[in-house]
Parts: sequence; structure tokens; C-alpha cells
Amino acid sequence: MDKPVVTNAALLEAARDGLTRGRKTMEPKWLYDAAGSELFVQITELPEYYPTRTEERILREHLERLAAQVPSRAELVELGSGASSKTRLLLDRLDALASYVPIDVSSDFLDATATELAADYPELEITPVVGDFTEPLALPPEAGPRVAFFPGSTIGNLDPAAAVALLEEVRSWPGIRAFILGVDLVKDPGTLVRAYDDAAGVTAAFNLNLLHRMNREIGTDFDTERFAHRAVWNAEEARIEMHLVSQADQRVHVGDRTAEFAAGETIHTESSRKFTRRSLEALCGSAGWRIADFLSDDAEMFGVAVLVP
Ligand code: AVJ
Repeated sequence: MDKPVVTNAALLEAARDGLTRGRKTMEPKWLYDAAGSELFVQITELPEYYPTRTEERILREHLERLAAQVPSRAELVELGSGASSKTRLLLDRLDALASYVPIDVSSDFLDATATELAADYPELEITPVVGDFTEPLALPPEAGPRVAFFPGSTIGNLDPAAAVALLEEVRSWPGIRAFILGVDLVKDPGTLVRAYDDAAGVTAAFNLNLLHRMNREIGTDFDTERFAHRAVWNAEEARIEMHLVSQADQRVHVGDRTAEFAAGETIHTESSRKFTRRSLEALCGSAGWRIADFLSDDAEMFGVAVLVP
């Protein structure tokens, strides 16, 4: 048999590690190749997926309060910038920004976004950084007082220890003055599960794309028809979990190893933690941040915290 083509050595290593053991897991960052990033944009437009539009509404409604926390000639550093649609709200209002540093793991997406923003904001210095915010980041030298922006509740993808590590890292950046952090809030489980298991099956396609991606990039032989998407609310950990559930006993080749799946066994592909004002306070406090302002919608679906050192 021909050796499968491997175009992503890091993904192969992650898959060998994560899939050939008892409890199978993959880090959520692997969901975001070009196809996955596109599917995520479609998720944000689903009727069931309230976080994106709620956060946008909060930002739009409270821009003045946010602007009050941002020093002039600031550098806005956005973590996991993706399509940067929320950023435009800030860029339009915070006209005294000196520079914008979008950080994302998907370099294709990052380049496209940076090009579009450069056309629309000719005065703004834009310095895209390809990077993984779960590891220490190499930032360009600061262009002014720094404001970090991490919308979308992506911090919820990190386990508590990793979230504290990230908060501590941002806290240690030279010139850091504020951190605008979007967090999804605890609410009834039905609403939460529907947001991660939509009727149109877009989230299922997003989750299953991980298997297609591995087949493409590391030569695995997943039969994607024999895995199903599942979203569950884990109340104890206050998180939604996404899993891919094996529909049969099956074997999959992962590099030089074999991953064995029993029927019903899952790959845990993502956790999305949900917060309360209190749990957020505790999390931020343990990393040396104070909540200076907390913005929410009337139904308290989502929160935007302004943290200060
Ligand atoms: C981009 C991490 C914020 O957790 O809600 C959406 C990703 N996963 N639907 C989230 C996601 C499934 C999303 N984040």
C-alpha cells in the first residue's frame, strides 16, 4: 500500500496522541482549517446560535462605555480574530487607534481579513500574526498602549488552567492597559444544546469536518458516515461538549498506529465553557485582573467584560 501523504506533521502528532488511547480527544483548534473556518461563519448566522449576534448587539449598544476604557493611540490586539466582523465595530468607533494586531491560527483567513481591513482603514497600521493563543505569542513591538480583545467566548474553549495561563500571559504584555473579553453565560440547557446542535446540521458538518481534514492532511481513513455529531451540557463543569460518536466498532489508521473505536465511543472535539459574573470574577482575579465594567444584554445571554490590571 502507498504511504499516505502527510501535509501537517503537527496534526498527525496530535491525532496519534489523542486518538490511540482510552479517552479520545482532539483540541478544538484543529476544527479551524479553511473549510472549518467557513463553516463557523455559517454557524454564527444560525437562528439557534445566539452568541455572535448577542455580543455584536452588546458591543454596538455600549460602544461609548467601551471607548471610555481605551487609551488614545492604542494598539488593539485581537486573539483568534477569524473574520474580524466585531472588530469593525471597534475600529469604526475607536478612531484614535494606532494599530491593529489580529492573531489567528488560520493564515489564509488572516491574510484575507487583513487585506480587506487595510482597504477600509487606510490610516490604520495592521500587523497580522499567525499564532496559537494556547502557546506563548511572539507579538511585534508595541505601537502604543495595548488593549487586548478576545470576543466570541473563545476563552471558553480552554480548560480552567489554560484560561488562567492565557489571562496571565496577556496581563504580562508590555504596555497592557485593558482586556475586552467576551464570555457566554450559563443559561437553560435546552437553549445551550440547540446552539451547538442546530436543526440545519451546520454544527454537525463543522464537527465532522475534523475527520475530513485528517483524511486530507494526514492520510487517515475515517469513514465519516460512521461518526455522528453530539452536543451535551456538562453541568458539573459548566460546559457544552462536542463529540464525534462512533456508530460502530471500527478501526482507523493514524500514521503508523491504529485507532480502535467501540460503537458509542466518542472523540471529544471541543468544550465551550459558560460563565456567571461570579465565576468570571474568580477566573480573572486569579490571573491578576479586575472587572472594571461588565456589559450584557437584557436577557443576560452573553457578557462583555472590560478587565483592567
Ligand atoms: C468560536 C469557540 C466561540 O464555543 O461557541 C460554535 C465554537 N463550536 N459551535 C463556541 C463553536 C460549535 C465557538 N467558539
